[in-house]
Amino acid sequence: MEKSLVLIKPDGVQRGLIGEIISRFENRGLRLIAAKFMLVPLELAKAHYAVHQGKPFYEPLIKFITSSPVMAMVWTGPDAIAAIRQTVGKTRGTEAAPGTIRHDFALQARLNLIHASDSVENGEAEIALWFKPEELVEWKRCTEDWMYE
Ligand code: 3AN
Repeated sequence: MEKSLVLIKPDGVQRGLIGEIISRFENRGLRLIAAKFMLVPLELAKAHYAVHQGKPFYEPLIKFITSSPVMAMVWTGPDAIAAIRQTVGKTRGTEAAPGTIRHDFALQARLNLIHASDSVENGEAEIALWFKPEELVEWKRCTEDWMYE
């Protein structure tokens, strides 16, 4: 099954939205397989956002993601990448569909609460960056037999 790295970024943590965001993924039927609450080391932030290096928003983005704790998680499920991106919504809150996390709780691009992997390949690479293999927990939710075919 697909896996996605999900980060509740400093704005989501500071605004007390950890529970709300986790609930949305739980309600969707996805399975949490790893989680840690942490301050992001500068080197990890740079590696995670390497693709954005050189863009005008890169430096403020690095400053933002290292400024205050994040909740780093791995979620899995059938079509988890698409399902999670759909629940998260488009980058800018004003462009995200109603009912998505970013629509419901954000307005702009940088302070958009959450990161979610955008492809299976990037998901694997990001998970390897943020978690050791032994930190991924193998288990199954009892609801899955009634949700996954
Ligand atoms: P997404 O998180 O929707 O996949 P990306 O990967 O394009 O968006 O951007 C990564 C992060 O960079 C965003 N989550 C946001 O915090 C920040 N960001 C993206 N575009 C902008 C922008 N135009 N201005 C400020 N910050 C931005």
